[in-house]
Amino acid sequence: MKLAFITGITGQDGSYLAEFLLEKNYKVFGIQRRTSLFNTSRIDHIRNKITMRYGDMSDGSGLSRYIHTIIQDNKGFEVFEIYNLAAQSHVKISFEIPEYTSDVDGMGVMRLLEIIRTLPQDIRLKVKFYQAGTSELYGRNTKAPQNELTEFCPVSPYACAKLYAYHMVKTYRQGYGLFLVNGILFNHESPRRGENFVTMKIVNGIKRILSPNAIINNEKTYIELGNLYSKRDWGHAKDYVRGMWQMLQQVLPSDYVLATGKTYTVKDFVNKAFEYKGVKLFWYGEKEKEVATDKNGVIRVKINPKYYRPNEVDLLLGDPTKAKSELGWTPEFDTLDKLIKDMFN
Ligand code: NAP
Ligand code: G4F
Repeated sequence: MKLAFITGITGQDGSYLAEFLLEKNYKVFGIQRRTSLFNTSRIDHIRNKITMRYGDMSDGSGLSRYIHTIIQDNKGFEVFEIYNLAAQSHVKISFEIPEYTSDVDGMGVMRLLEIIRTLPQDIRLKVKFYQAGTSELYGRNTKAPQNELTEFCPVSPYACAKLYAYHMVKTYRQGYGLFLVNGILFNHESPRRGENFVTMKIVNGIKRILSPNAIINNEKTYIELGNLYSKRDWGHAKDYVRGMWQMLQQVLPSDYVLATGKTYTVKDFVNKAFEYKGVKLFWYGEKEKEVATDKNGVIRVKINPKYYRPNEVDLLLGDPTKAKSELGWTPEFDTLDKLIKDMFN
């Protein structure tokens, strides 16, 4: 019997990972936060196949009780994989709630590591742990492409918290001989992406402004964005959750970059997404005054400086050579066009 515990199971990656592990016959466990509205829409279709309990990364004793209960109730299990995907994952918002972000994304990881470290030895040997690390760690280091050896230079509270987590994972791996892995994942998107990340905002925005209702209801005919010139290496979440699992199937734990090896500006994404819906954009102006119109002169994109960040990460471009050669990982969604098509459909 194979067990998997996923924090962040209600999120984009968690929901795909749960589906993936169920197909591999894992018994899947997860936590959900207590929120005033239900937050399980991404996993409602598999709800009867997984075991859920309320939990929060800020509540170490609750996490500990749940992990011990899973172990108690499933004696004789073959392996227990813990995927720590829970996080306050929005970079800009981390500037507004830095303390919370540090607690959940940083200290939360330490809480899980301590729970694992203090398990009885025979159990501990069967535990494998995945930490959701991020390409945001590279931050201002624009040396590219970025791989497992590239220096980190975080520039947001989110990335600083993830850097602490990254080093705690390495520290506990080296110090206590535990099977702990950092995935250093570049941006990955999907139809399940949260609505305030730029790709989903663009896709949903285009759907909204091009729908007949927009004219009937006299709604905005354009989308508002911040920095159009940062570059991101965008892949598909389905490919990346497969990579997480592959990392835990290795004989020895190590850290891996997952990326497509291609980078595009936000503006490229905007152009391609509009093109997918048959609209060619024409750009005018500079900085805050920059706008894009369609062929009829209707404004379709405007800049709103409120979406700028105190610090920007200008260039992310990953080198997934190690994951390809050691894990045999290859992304099926290997072009931005395929990703955009999937997000629209
Ligand atoms: P996501 O959609 O924002 O999901 C985050 C998950 O964490 C959600 O299930 C959320 O619960 C949960 N969560 C947030 N705060 C929590 C808390 N205090 N206690 C317990 N759970 C909490 O993020 P994602 O895109 O799936 O990313 C998964 C992980 O990978 C995150 O750690 C993220 O930082 C990291 N990562 C993501 C990317 C990417 O491009 N997607 C790249 C690199 C690393 P609710 O559903 O209730 O909000
Ligand atoms: O979509 P984003 O918010 O993603 P960001 O900041 O790259 O972070 C994502 O990827 C990380 C991995 O590299 C993850 F660790 C993290 O959890 C998250 O999943 O922004 C992408 C770019 C930024 O440069 C931002 O300034 O798009 C730019 N942007 C321009 N206008 C915008 C907007 N971003 C958002 N969210 N909203 C805008 O209106």
